[in-house]
Amino acid sequence: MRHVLGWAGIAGVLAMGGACSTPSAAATDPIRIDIHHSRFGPDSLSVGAGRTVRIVVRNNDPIDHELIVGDPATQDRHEHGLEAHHDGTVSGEVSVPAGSEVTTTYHFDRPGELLYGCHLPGHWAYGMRGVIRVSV
Ligand SMILES: [Cu+2]
Repeated sequence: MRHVLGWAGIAGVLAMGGACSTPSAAATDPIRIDIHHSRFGPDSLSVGAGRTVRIVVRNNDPIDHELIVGDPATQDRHEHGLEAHHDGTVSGEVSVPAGSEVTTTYHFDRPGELLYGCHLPGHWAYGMRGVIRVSV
């Protein structure tokens, strides 16, 4: 009898796994950003607050770029700072070498507006930036 209950328990866990798989698959859908001619495409994105999202950046240019996600203060710090290389240890901050594809993960904790951009010399001013609307 104990054996039968054991199998019922396993079946219950399997059923739960099946029921949970659809929403979690949607939650991990990555955002894809392409870089071409020193521009991000798309240059605006929408994300739901509370989501942790993988961001896959593809650099189609023959020159290096970077992706920095954050508020205006973060963008300002990078625009005027000396950090040239982002190895991915900081969430939402990655160097994207020429011809490469890089992934970073970012948690959008609250509604509002964030920016993404590249701060290699002249790139932000040229227009290498975008807006992320974080909805409720
Ligand atoms: Cu750039």
